[in-house]
Amino acid sequence: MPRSMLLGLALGLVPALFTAACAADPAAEAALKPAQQPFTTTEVARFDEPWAMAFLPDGSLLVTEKAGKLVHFDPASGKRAEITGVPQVAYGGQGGFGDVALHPHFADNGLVYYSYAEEGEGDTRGAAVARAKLQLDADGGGKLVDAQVIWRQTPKVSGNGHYGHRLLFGADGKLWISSSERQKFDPAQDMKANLGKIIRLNDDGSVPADNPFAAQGSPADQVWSLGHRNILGMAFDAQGRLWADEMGPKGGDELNLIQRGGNYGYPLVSNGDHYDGRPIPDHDTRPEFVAPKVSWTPVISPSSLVIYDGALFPQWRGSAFIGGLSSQSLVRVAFDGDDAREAERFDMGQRIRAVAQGPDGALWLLEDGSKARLLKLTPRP
Ligand SMILES: [Ca+2]
Repeated sequence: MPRSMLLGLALGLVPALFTAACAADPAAEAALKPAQQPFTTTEVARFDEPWAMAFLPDGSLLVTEKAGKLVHFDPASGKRAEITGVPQVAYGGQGGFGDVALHPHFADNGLVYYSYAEEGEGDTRGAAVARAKLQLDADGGGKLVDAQVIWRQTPKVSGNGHYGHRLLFGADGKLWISSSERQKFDPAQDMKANLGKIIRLNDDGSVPADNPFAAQGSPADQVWSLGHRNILGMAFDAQGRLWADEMGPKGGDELNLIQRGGNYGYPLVSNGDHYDGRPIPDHDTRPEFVAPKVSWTPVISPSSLVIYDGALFPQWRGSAFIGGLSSQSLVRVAFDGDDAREAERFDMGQRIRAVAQGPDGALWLLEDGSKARLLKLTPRP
């Protein structure tokens, strides 16, 4: 192909991509501004590149910071202190300290679970999940003791993206881990890798005998569902159903209802397409793969996910809330049986990294990046 033709193609392509990226997004345009929002947003504290938060029984918070800190913060007193004994993390890109979750019997056993990116051999990295006993001291600080790595992504690969590593305990005491595909595509369909999967483990990291691929040996025996791209949010609803949000490629962000043994099709199908322009067939072309319940194009870039059951916002009991990174929003999803739809979007003016429900039913958000705010959302008086 002559050079001038290549140039012409490139010139023709750039405006097309630009137009696509800037195309009107009615949902974004309809996002409710602060004055229209039914909640008051209060800044409670600031953190440096926070990734996740977990409430302790006394109403204080554990907050992970991506560069490798675990902070204990008490919103009541404003006191903050560092927890020592955290692992060395592979900080960079999307990697670093990840999630933190309490064991369902934390009040009795003091066990916390946390995920992080770790270095491998050569230029490789992967997510790891560990558990340890949290020992708080009188000053609000403390340490992690008896730390034990209970799970690792395999194989470790190059790059700094798509670790996933969201942690969630179910009512049955099982530990759920989102293991994203590390931007390597095909491992999401490869049962010799645990990348691009949702993982289900016992609380000590062993594999439950009733997992769908238990007979296939490791690591397939860890897998609950496959064909996932980058899952940053997981939550159970009141009926015990597992929902997960998933970052699509160029277009096609998803909210999925997770089925035992389900294949969600990535990278063979997606309602988005590859960033380099190569198309990916849409979900409706391959009904054997589980299709998303909600699909977003333009994308919202979903981060964490909660399903609200608190007292402060009774009108939202049963709704899901998703933090939006590129959309700088909080997205409310309403359910109708097995169906789901975006019901409302709130313009938060910043990338939202984490969403949690506090003990009193307030919604708590962590912004993304340096000097990120911890926000408390309470009903507008
Ligand atoms: Ca597609």
